[in-house]
Amino acid sequence: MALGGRTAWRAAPVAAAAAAAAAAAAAAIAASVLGVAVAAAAAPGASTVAATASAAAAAAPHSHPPPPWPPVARQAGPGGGALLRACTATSPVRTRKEVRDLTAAEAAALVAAWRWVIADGSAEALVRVHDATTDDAHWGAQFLPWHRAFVLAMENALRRYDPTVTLPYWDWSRDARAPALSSVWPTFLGHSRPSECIRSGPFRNLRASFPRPHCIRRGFTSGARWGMNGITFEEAPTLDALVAGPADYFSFVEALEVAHGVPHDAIGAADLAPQAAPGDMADLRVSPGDPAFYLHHAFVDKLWADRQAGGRHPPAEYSGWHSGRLVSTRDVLRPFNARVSDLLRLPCVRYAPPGGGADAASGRPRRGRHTRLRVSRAAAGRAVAAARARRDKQEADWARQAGATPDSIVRAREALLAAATTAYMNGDLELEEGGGGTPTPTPVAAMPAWTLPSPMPSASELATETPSASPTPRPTPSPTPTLTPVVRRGGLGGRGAAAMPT
Ligand SMILES: [Cu+2]
Repeated sequence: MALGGRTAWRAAPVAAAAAAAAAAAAAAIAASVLGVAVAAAAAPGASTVAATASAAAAAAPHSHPPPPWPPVARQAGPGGGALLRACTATSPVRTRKEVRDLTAAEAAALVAAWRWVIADGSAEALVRVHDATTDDAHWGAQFLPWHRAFVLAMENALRRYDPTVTLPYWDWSRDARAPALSSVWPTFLGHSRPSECIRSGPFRNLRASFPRPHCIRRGFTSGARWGMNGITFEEAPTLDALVAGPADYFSFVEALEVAHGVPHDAIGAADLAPQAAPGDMADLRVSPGDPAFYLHHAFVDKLWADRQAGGRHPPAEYSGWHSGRLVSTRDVLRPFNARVSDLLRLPCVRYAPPGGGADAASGRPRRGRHTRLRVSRAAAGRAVAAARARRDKQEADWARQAGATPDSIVRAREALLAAATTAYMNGDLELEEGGGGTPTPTPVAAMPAWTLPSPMPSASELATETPSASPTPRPTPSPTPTLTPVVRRGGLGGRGAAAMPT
């Protein structure tokens, strides 16, 4: 359990013994979700905690008989890699679609599974995983493979309840000019107002307990053109140029990590008063608590997959730095207990291109909104500079918060600027009519919505919820989580363990 004095699992900071047991239970669930064995924190009394967690799990209202497929937990050694290469026992190939391309039936199935993953604690366990391994996951070359594994873990958690479910991605470049107007808010993620709980949809009033009880909050006003204070996201031509461009992997991952920080920050904090706490998406410790996280990161992963499939770069390219050291595809990613080489291709995951459906929030086909302008090279240069200026501050703020070095921020922004310039010079980038326009709020009542199950249950309802009261038939979820201490080299043993590469 004590792996050379290191803690394989950095338990969430908890004060009380009861809270420690809850954290261990979450770790146990995370072990099940991740499909890896997770060692208990090597702290005094850890075995007691583990026993308590097992007992608690056995008694939990949402523990169920084993599913019909083989359990995926308790793989020893580098087994995490084998699981990722298989994607899991439950999985045929799944094709991730743009969220607006989901059929009503697909959306309803996704929501039903998601409600169970929230109810059984898996969703929050993943939040703790993200928090506990933040340094492994962020700011550097590992950003993409780590989050590829993480998104898959959530998807597999959903598929334990419904193996037909696939995580959708949110192509936010389609909403880059006015992301608060995107139809993803009214139709799936829910209406948002600064500092308020989610106001509508399947995640209405979604609550979390880590690191303290709160409801998931956002920092912007959905349905209002300036609901994110005019912050724009990177646009499709820029992302396309980045994906297909000549930059090496490390330049690509740095630029993409910075670009992905803008939606995080804008969704989480754009409209919050300075004295207010940021919304969940803007806080690295808790961002996966907002379902928007997974749709966002599935899109980021798609951009990497597009690049890998594009033919210009070797699919297995991987280079650069992470946490101050040169990386290798042999590096082991915690807590997945898999090597980067296991994440370069997930054989069970495909991405469907966006179906091109009209964005419901704008009420018009996406390309009808702007006028494509043929501009001189000098004018294009000015347009590039203006477009970049809008995003520079947001990107720099996010990157600093994420722990980026000034050098890496500069490199990432140079790569994004080069991509944007390429897009402009190709005449790809659409320039907005009238140079920005005026706020044009869209009445949210006019937006179509799926027929969704009833709103999320409250915490007290969850505590007493019975499967018969649920909107779906009693599901067949994961095996009862058990905390399995493992002793092995490498993997979760931390950076210094014997089998770890440099
Ligand atoms: Cu992350």
